[in-house]
Amino acid sequence: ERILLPYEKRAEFATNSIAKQLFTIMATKKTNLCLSVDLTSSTKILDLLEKVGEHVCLVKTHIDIIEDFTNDFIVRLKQLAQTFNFLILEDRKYADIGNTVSLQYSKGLYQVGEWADCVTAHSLPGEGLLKALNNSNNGLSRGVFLLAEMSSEGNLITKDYTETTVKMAAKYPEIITGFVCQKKETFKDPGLIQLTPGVQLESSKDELGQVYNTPEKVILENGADVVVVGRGIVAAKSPVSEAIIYKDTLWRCYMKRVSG
Ligand code: 5FU
Repeated sequence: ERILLPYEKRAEFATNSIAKQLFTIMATKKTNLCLSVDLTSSTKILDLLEKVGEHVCLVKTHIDIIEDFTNDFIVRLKQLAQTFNFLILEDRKYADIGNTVSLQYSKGLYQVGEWADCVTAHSLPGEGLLKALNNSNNGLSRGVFLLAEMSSEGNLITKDYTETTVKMAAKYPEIITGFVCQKKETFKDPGLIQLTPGVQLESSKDELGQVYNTPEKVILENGADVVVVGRGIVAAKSPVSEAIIYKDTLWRCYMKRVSG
């Protein structure tokens, strides 16, 4: 069973180079925390990453919520990623025909393909979008987390949709890093990464349909490999000490899982 294997071992099964790197970073830095930096000021994001970069394996952005975006933000973000050895995931959730996704990924104001190690995408439009992302990497190592399930209440994803999504991903082993999903049964391949959002220590939901689970539940019962935390950290009184609490808690759950 994939969830019983340590990240070092999982790295050996990875067919996507970003998945391999991410497994290796987690094992080396002893953290499976992905910080979702859902802040609208680029200086606030950079200041926070300066202090928590050492505690995270992955930084998840929504680049289109930043109000003072400049190219210098990207330069500094990349520097921090290098200094602290984390990867960058742009949570763009592409969901259009392949040609449009190719343009959205490579062109426009953000040029996501230039700086994001990996991106998220919906399977809804069909595999054309995966072909597009696969062909737009310009020879760089790039990855895609495909959405197989969502954390939000009332989302329209069915069991059938999830299964078809996993089958679609199997046709693109070189570009698929893993799945955004909620359950360990969703996929079996030990070389792919389960990225699970909807985690908080304090609350069980927000006012707009987000549903939260605890670290214990998502890692030990539901099979999460990398855990996404946003407001649990960024909206805390002391984001840095909170990040350390999440990191330690998540890592303890992972250690418990792999030590059987
Ligand atoms: F695909 C998904 C999903 O199913 N649920 C999510 O919450 C993505 N997310 C993202 O994770 C969402 O867009 C936020 O950026 C983040 C969760 O933030 P929170 O503050 O921890 O609720």
